[in-house]
Amino acid sequence: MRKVVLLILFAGFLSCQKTNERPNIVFIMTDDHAAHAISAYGSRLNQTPNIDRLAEAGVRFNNAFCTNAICAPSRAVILSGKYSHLNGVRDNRARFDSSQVTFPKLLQQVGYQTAMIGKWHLKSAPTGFDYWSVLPGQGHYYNPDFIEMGERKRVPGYVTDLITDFSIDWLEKRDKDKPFLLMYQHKAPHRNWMPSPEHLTMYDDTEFPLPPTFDDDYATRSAAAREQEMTVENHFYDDWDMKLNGPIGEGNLIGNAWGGVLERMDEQQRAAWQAAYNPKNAAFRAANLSGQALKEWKYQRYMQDYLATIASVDENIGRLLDYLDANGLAENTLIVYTSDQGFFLGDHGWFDKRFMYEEALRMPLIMRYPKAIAPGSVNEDIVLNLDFAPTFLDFAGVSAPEAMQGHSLRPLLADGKQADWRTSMYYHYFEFPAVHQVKRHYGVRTHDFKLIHFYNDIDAWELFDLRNDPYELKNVYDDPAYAETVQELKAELSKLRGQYRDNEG
Ligand code: SGN
Ligand code: CA
Repeated sequence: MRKVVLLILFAGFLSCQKTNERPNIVFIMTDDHAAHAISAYGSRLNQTPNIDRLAEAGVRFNNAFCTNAICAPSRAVILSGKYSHLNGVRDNRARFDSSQVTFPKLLQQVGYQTAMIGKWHLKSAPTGFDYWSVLPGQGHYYNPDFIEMGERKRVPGYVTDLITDFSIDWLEKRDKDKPFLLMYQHKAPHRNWMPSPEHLTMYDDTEFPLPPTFDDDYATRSAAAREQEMTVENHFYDDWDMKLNGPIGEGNLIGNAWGGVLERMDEQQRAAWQAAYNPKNAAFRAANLSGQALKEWKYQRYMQDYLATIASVDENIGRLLDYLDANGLAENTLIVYTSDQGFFLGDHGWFDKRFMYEEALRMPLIMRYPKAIAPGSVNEDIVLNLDFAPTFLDFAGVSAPEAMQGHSLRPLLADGKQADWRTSMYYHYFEFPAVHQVKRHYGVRTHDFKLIHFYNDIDAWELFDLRNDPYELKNVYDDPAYAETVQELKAELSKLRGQYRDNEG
């Protein structure tokens, strides 16, 4: 009898422990890493074995979207759990009001140790962190400056390795009796895609397949698709993007930026760089390409460099995961892999993001937490960067403030499907006129359709039937067969705009 009572007491203690258990959170975010450059998402381009490790042991979200596909805005949405027009960061020019409520602040208040390491890009200094060391602005790939708790210094090395070193150092030094939040945020694979010394030639012999929409002529689309400035064909800078570099100081663009990045390297790094690029550049010049062949060459160079920076990200994530394993942190840590938005990898003939089209809208999103997530699971619900803050708060046992507009993803993890989950999402992009000249637009996406309204210096609509046209090549807005769908989606769009209190545009 006594034994039974003890057993019951013990079981009660265990379940109590379980509900009180607060996981550590490692939030891994890269900059501009498209889901279609991750092997767990079926990439035709590259292998990412360490990101895949997370997917194999956790959940992969197939319909994770951002609400505004550009850097600072996405980061502000993630921190605040609010749309851009409410958190104030509509575009990259805005400054994040760091006095507002963010999930790191709320975690800090309930005893989490918090750290923010790597790309920040919100102009104001990070708040809500016990420790922070961030890149100023976009940061540099080689020998970057970091602002560590307000103090700026240049650190020798390659940015992706350094962000990982600093993250592991912080984990090592933290108070091991408290749960932690680590925001481990890479600069890579942001433009201008400078690979580490180890990866300078890794894709030299690879011929990447062209995306199916590489030669999109935008025939049925609005002027917005035609008038952007982000084509592989015409908008790469020869030295900055294509690394067709002459001696420092020669033909430099964007305020001598290319000269700047080369000057930043030490002699050894620069020598490795020149040894890798000079022969391939000489071969390129000798081939004297033009027209389609030149466009395809640019795509290959772009992919070689973009994917080589991702190779460093993947290896470094492996290093961090190994650290967590070796230190008994794998079981009790929620690990998230994501990127601030997607990216065009030659899709529609483009690089960059901004548009509500699939490749930019879609975020990779993978979560591993052995205690709550079944290994190898896949989720098809429409989830948003807006949901991250409520999710992390939920796992930490904190109720999300009313003002946060997203929803915790936790119920989706438990038993697959939550009956009343959203079936549409709202998007709004503001940064125009600006680099790449993507016009302002807002829109709604459901599982089957996407309706976009471009406004400001234009008034144009696009409708895509994603079931029959997953690459969004055919705008069917004016097709009478879709008249009813247009009506329904316009009603949905205005409902969402009301619900999220957005009356801009
Ligand atoms: C820089 C890039 C652009 C990019 C923006 C925003 N040009 O201006 O290509 O769209 O950042 O990127 S660069 O030549 O300076 O690299 S974001 O990820 O920060 O939103
Ligand atoms: Ca970005």
